[in-house]
Amino acid sequence: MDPTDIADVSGYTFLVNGQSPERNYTALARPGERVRLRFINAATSTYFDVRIPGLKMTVVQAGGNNVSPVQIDEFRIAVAETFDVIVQPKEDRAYTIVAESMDRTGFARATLAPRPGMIGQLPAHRPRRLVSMSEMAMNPGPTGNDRGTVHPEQDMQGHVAPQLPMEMGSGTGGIPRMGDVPMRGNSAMLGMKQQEKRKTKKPSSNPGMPGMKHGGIPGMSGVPVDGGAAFAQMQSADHRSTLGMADQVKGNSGNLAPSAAPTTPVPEQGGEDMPSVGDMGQLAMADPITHDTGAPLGTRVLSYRDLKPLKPYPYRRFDRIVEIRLTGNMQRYFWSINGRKFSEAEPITLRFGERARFRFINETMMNHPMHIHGTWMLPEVGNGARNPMKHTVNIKPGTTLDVDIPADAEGPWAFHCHLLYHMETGMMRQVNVVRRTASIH
Ligand SMILES: [Cu+2]
Repeated sequence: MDPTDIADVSGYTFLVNGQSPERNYTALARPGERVRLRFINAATSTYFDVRIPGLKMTVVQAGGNNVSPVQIDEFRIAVAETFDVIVQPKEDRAYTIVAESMDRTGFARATLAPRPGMIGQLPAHRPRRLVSMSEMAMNPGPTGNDRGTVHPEQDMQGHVAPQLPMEMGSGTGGIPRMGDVPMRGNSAMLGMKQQEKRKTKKPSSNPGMPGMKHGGIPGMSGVPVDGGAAFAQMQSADHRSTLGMADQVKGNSGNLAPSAAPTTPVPEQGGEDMPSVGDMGQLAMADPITHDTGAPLGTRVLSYRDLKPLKPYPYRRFDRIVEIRLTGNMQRYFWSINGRKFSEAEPITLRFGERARFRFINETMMNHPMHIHGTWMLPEVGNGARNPMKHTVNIKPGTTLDVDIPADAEGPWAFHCHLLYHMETGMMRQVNVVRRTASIH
């Protein structure tokens, strides 16, 4: 893997509600009106960093669950995640909703404006971050008793219930663990979809290539564009043939990172909510749930720690730990769980009523939005009884994150990475929640 392996596929045109950036999907809102925006990352394999310059967003729902309102400046949204935010435009002008793909090969955009046809400014695009050495290093994860059930497909429930160094640090539950290494995050949009084009090659292995071109992507020139100029560019873009546009986009892919690109790590976001990693004297560990989006210092970037459900799932301690190693190889392009692809793996069996703790150990340098059907996922973010309730939890590169699974629904359920090419190549399991232990062997 190389430092530019941030996304699986490049060359997309990113859409909001079916509209390309040039077509600029627009929602109408009067000044002073409170508007609820529901962001759904419907992309196949793209994370987005979302912001609305000039507006604060108040997150009120995540994954379909209401949360205590939390005001933020931007958020990263993983594939399959959803967030509802409330915004209140104050001025009689157009606001741009911009969602840059995590690998910075493009962006989706929409407009919030009092009248149709208005176009807001596009902010300068953010540089592409490179995957760091620590992220590329294999994450060994916990060892010994801390590993949990190593062969969940074979072990009976209750077979392994390791003692945990609980509440190390300051009641933050045990988020950062031995072996955690830095990462980066994930992201979505108002019904964003992608027009897919499988890459024939890995994305540019030449970071920060000079001579970026921006003719085909209005406003993505690295400098703010005023409404008039953007409109003019859009007009000319519209007159290009479809094929021309596609070529233009293709030509730009992998090329958008300015030459000043990120060789130095940018400080992690999170402000006062930064984890107690430093307290534990393990400075090399990254917080598995904050995102470095390249935002200026002082920007409030959403993390899972901010998502406190209004009606939390009843809290109790987990019964056992199930080790879920996320494994794979970018060059050979195969993805698996615990080293086995779906077609070669047995189902993971949970007993109805038990509380399993999936210990996700991401051995790869890619983000994986892990998704389960039928039950909730409660990521251990240190909020105790108010840990988030999610159906999709992002696992950052080279990090370890505990996620509790209340097995409260019988059935065979699908459990998989929501990057669809990862799922297709094998990063998937069947999870059986059963009532009779006799059937488990
Ligand atoms: Cu994946």
